[in-house]
Amino acid sequence: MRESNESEHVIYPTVDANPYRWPYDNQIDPKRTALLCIDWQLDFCGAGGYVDLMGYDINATRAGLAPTARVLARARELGMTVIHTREGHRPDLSDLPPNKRWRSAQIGAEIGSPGPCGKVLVRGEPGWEIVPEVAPLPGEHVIDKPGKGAFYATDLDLVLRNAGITHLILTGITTDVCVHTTMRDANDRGYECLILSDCTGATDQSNHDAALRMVTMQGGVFGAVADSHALLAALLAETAA
Ligand code: C5J
Repeated sequence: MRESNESEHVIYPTVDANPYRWPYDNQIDPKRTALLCIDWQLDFCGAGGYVDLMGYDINATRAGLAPTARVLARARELGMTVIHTREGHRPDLSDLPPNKRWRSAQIGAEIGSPGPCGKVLVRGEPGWEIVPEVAPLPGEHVIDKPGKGAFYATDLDLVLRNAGITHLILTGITTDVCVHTTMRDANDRGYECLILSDCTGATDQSNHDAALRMVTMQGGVFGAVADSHALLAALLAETAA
């Protein structure tokens, strides 16, 4: 394993993915590929956070942390663009739709209410922070979003296009909500997407499985699915200098 530097342009072969070897254009160029780390926040995978308060098993949402940390380390070595996102609302809740607030109250985790990790899903509170295992490094982009998709009401698309990014590798939580919404939107915008099955997680295993299966329909309707081992194998096998 070696680090890329300014003077060389190394590309990598395709990943063993489903339903096609990713990407469609047959090579991974780290300069045109971004790793998305979606909502790895205490609120979604920590004790006392939003998901925990709703009564779901945080072991399911934490399961992808270790593989994501390994992929993140390799992406950083290769100089890929790394983008982290955080779901959360302004402290005055002016960007919180009333129906989203109402629904969260129904399930015992009202957004904006005080909890063990501070105010639930509110920017600046402990629960809103990204967990240490995959925390951003200085210089990496962090996109704050009020909704599920990372493109809605954010400058993510502008940041990606300015950086020349055409390919996205998705990790994060939850598979069926924020990761899927982001992948669908990215696909419509023309980004070539790969979702990593073991670097994601949902509050319900069958939803996780179904979300991944949906991606593979119609020849890869939203892109392709692989696991971190397949991606890392490809990213160790450079094909050209
Ligand atoms: C949810 C997310 N599930 N990050 N948010 O409300 O997936």
